[in-house]
Amino acid sequence: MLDVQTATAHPAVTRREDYRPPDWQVPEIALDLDLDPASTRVNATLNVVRTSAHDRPLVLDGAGQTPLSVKVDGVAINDWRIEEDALVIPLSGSAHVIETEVEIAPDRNTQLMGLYASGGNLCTQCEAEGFRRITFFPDRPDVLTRYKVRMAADKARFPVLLANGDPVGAGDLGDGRHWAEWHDPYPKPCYLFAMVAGDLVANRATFITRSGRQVALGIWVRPADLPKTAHAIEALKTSMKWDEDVYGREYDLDVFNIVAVDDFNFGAMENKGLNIFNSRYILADAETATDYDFDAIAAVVAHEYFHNWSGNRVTCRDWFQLSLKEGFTVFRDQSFSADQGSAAVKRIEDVRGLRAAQFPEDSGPLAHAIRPDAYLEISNFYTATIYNKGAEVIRMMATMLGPKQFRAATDLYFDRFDGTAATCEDFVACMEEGGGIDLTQFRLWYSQAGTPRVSASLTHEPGSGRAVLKLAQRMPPTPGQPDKKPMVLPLKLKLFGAETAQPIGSEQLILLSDAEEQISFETVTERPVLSINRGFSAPVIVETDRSAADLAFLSAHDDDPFARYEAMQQLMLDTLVEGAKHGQADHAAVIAAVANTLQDPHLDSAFIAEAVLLPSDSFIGDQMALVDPEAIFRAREALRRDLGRALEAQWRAAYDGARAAKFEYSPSAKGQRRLKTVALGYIAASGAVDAASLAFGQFEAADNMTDRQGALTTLVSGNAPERIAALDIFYNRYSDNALVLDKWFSTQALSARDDTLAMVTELARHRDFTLANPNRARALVGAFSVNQRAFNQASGEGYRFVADQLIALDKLNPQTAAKLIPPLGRWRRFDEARAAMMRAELERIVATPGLSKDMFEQASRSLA
Ligand code: 0A1
Ligand code: ZN
Repeated sequence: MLDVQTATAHPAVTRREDYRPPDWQVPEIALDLDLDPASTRVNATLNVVRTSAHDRPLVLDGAGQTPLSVKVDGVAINDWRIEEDALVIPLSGSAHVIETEVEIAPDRNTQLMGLYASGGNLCTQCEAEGFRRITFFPDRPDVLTRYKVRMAADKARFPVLLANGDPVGAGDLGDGRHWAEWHDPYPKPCYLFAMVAGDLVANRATFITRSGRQVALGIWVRPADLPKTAHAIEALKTSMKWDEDVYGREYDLDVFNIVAVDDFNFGAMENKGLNIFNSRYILADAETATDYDFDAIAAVVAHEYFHNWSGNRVTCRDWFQLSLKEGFTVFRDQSFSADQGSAAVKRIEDVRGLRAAQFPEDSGPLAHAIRPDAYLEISNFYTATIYNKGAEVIRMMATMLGPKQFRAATDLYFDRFDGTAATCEDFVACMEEGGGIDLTQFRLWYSQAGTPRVSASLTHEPGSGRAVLKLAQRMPPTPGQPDKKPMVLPLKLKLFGAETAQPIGSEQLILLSDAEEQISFETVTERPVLSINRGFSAPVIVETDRSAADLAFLSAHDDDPFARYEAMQQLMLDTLVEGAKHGQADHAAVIAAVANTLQDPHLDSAFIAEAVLLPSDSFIGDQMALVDPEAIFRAREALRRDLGRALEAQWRAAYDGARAAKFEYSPSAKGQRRLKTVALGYIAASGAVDAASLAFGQFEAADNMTDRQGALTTLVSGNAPERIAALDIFYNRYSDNALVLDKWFSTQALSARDDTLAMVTELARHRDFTLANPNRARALVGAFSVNQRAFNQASGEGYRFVADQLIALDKLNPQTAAKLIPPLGRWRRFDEARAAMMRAELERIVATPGLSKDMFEQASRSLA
């Protein structure tokens, strides 16, 4: 047999325009897995059907395996061949039964794609292209198949055997082994296949759907983790009910299982009826999880559950349509979370996340449209753009349609495309039809990359009572897209009277669609102040000529909480950028606005905590053509110190007022804890002599991880002796809990101290550090690389450290390594010396022998 070499040096590009429907469909598969960590035998029986009058062979994707046997219609054949990892089988008829057998080794699978071992259990991850690592199959989402899965395994090591769908049988094999069989009645693409074999126990519950179907819920974990599953179970039930109420979507199987595993490349996976989760998005109790973790767990549980309709019942035609399921599902989980607590705070958090991850991506070398045109490695496209900008695009359509029409449009979409593999275009067409609007120009959001910039300038003629708003939009060039067309930008806006602080008219939704537009307002009798992009109605950057006084005014009087937050952020940013550029800035306006917010009796703690928090170093950097990390750090520290000093009494009052009695997970208790730690940070920034002892007191007395980690974070950026003590206590208390130990690593990697790199280098040699676990790798290397000042220190040693780690990680787990490349790709934003050092590291990565396709794509695009 000919050995065809795979072209790893110049991996093949996959293009959206090359899409062709599959030559063969596979209506049914029977999988028989004889499980063993060192050697698993997989027998697959595929019913294949020719889809048109072509004479092409059957091509089944693989990943380096050689079949032990191939049969066609029950007869062994040997005229099969392997071409670029795929199994090619010549076939004469229009329908055949194909049987293959392969042997795989889950315990040597460090990439965590396909069938792998985690914590002694066996589990799978197939999205996007992992199924081909389990068996030969047309590994593309438009091949929909009904699955029958039989598993056999050692009964003592793997007492629990789970797969998609419903259990149909189980029994003993006599030799210490047992078997179980599961059938999934819903045809699905192979990326939604899953199975788990392990020593697990379940937290069980029941959900009765609105039509009366009784669903057995199970969250499967290691026995010791069972007490940490209550929150996830509640979140699951709440999500199931919410999707019925808000989208009319009901669950469709008798069983819904979730399994938590410690080694996982992403957050979680929506496999039909058998979600598999990174344990960090399942396990929580007050002692070990922060409020942020609790919220993230509910959001991810909801996200994966919602995929049952947006992703599974209606799936994607090809991977260029990824945002069809991800953007929509993120929008759905964001709406769900907003409904569980403060919608305003949720919107603030989501926008902060968008600005931290997606805006930099969209303005850098890896910028891509939410429906990209080409990729080398699809796993590199599970990005903030596809997910979070994708969600913003859905949100804009929901805003333009209004709630009733949007629901009509999503009903139409689910109805029309149920059981099929659809496209983004199909979705937009349903929005148009169900909503009765024309989205021709709006479709540019799917094809143009980059964040639009909107400039807004309001003038007022007191004599005539006329105010004129001049709006202009500009789309920056992005790689491969030098010239762009104007987009449709739904902007919510409102005017407020500067003297009376009363609204002038009601909120309007403007659809800015030309490069420049003017809007006039009549009978404006007092000077108007502009509130624009309220609720962050469009994911754009707004540039206005509003003064510090007007921003402070809005931060006090705007009636949209998001807009209030936004005005304060802009005021802080203007001040910080000024400080970074000139070494000093006038802090008075920020101090007054923060003081005002702190004492406003109408605001809740959660909102106040968000509003008074300074923008991050990186977000300040994003506002500057050239990032000076030291100057930004100094400017931010100076403002923190002045705010801390000027408002010390208020911070102490807020701190004392927020000392809740006992842990409780409720929106108000969460808000109190958040404000408490923010206040503690300002007290420490003021240089108060008792700050470290206050923090240490909080650290020791805490009955929950939010307070404990909050105090630790404060201490870890300072010089007090309590820092080492707290780190040691924390380590000893939690050294057997991987998820909490991740916090110990990341808190140190995010420290504002001068010696952070030295500490991090030391931590990389710590006995608890390993690159083999993605959470741990991200906790140290990922966290360090977003610590703007430490990562970008002038010596270039931060870059070298990260590049060394990524080169090592790539050998184990290319997907996780490639995800950590972007900070090195920001070189264009830095001075020549830093840029040269960052480029040198990227070049070193690209030149590494045996580099993965994942890393090659990310690093080489980052250099271009
Ligand atoms: N579809 C999942 C994300 C996901 C993608 C790839 C994975 O492979 C390692 C895992 C998960 C989601 O949106 O949650
Ligand atoms: Zn998803």
